[in-house]
Amino acid sequence: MKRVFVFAGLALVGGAAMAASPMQGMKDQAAQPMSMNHTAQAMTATATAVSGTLTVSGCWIRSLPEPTPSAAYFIVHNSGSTVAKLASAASDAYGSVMLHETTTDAGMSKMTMVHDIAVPAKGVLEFKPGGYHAMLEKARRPIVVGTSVPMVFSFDSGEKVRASCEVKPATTLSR
Ligand SMILES: [Cu+2]
Repeated sequence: MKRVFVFAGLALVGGAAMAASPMQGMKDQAAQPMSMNHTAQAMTATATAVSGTLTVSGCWIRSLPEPTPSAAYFIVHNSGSTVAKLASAASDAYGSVMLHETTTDAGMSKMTMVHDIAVPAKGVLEFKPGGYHAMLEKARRPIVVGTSVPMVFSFDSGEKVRASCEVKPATTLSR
């Protein structure tokens, strides 16, 4: 319980910081003196940072022994009417989380770091072995098969989506 609570706090702080930046360009709001109303506005901005149109389902982690990186796979659902762009992923269980894409060129498999991965409007994007994945490194605690690891996915819009990812053995090929 405690870990989940701390994690939620971090997500809110990040959301507030992101939500604040678009307001800087709005002169009429910036000109307003500090007031009680300021607090109410900040809270509203934080609440909207949690997405109502984006969800992540079926998240699982192929756990490999350190120092070999593990990978997380999941499906991003976008019920909104505009394209969503996945900017980054994070987990308190790992010191490093990067979005990668595996591609095969002339029989050679390679991974490249990717940013702003588009999830089509009214569509889904699947992260799966051999394609997009979240590379997980520098585990901060033992990652035990059968347990779940929380992850947070951040979008260009400032929206955040949380998911619980089931830890599976190294031999697992798909969910
Ligand atoms: Cu990778």
